[in-house]
Amino acid sequence: MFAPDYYNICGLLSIYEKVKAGERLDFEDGMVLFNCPDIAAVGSLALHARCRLHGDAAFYVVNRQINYTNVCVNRCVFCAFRRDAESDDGAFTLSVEDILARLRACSLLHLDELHIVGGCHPSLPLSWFENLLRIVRSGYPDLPLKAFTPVEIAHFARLEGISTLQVLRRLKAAGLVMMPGGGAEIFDEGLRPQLCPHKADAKDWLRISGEAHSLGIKTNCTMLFGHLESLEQRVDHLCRLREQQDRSGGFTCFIPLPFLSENSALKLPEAQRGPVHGLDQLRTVAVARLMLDNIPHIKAYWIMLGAKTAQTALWYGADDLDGTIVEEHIGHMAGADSASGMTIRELESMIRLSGFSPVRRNAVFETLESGR
Ligand code: V47
Repeated sequence: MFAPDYYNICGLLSIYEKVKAGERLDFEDGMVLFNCPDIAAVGSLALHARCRLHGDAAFYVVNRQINYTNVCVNRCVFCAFRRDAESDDGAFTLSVEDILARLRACSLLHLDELHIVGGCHPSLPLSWFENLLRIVRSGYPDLPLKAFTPVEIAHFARLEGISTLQVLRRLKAAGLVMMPGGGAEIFDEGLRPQLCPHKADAKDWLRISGEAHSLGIKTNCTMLFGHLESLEQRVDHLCRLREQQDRSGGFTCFIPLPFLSENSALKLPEAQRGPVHGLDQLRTVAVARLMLDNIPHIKAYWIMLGAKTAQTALWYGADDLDGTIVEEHIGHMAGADSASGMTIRELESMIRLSGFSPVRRNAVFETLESGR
């Protein structure tokens, strides 16, 4: 961190003192951090908080993503990935055999995470997903299965006419160990219905995450930013995640997702068009690190941020880069210009060139080996 005088000049002295003492920041502090013109000062505080938790470690995972379908009943306005029906141009739904073929094709990678998410398909029953998890688990007993956002869980429950807790119990019995954090978008009740009126609302998203935690299933959490939301709505979103974490404790990682506008039906006001700019992305990573004092990891998801911003984000509070990925559709259908996958060597060198030490982890953030 810089000398206290420096933070005094930027109007960050009281936040500096709280961060130094490890005290919780409040909503107003979050707003001050978003509005402070000196992004280096904000970043230095986040770096301090990040290094206190993780030293110079930067984590990555050898993983593969599977997007099993993009057919989705939710019709979220921002989403360029979804198709409304199987017959629409560009719609796809993989079979279990398609998924197994994708897994076999990367057997040399020795995956430590299989990340499975998709649209809320109108007719795939819960038994299809239980069967998928069981078949994968029997072929790959040591591969941690990270699958289904709280939004998909809500959808399965609605389709089956059972509770979300029952859905989670059944999926856990089939091999689910971890859940990704998608679908949180932005919680604000005024804005959420404009973006995703048919999807699980903020209360349900948080409740389902809490239910997963109560069953011992760790989950991640996200925020989609850089669209119509205000800075107040971002800070409010972070505060709600922190409150849920106080209650249920099972969030492992927070992932800020910058809105990518290509092929999206969400049209931003003229002044806001174009990609969320890099400094806003870095600042959002930093504010998240500082506000989310009870969530251990902040992920710089290189698919959506791009590799260079993700690398820089390690200096702004992020400690994780996600992983090898192999194949990704949600960001790429929205115009992400990142590669579709990275090698272990590329991830490690990205981390080393940023001045951090690569640490390989699995889906639940257990350290596997260290490249130090
Ligand atoms: O829920 C959709 C977002 C999410 C766009 O938990 C968009 O480890 C930007 O949650 N521009 C899915 N973002 C991705 C996700 C995720 C990714 C990697 C790791 C983890 C994890 C979670 O992507 C969606 C939505 O919030 N999204 N459309 C878009 N146009």
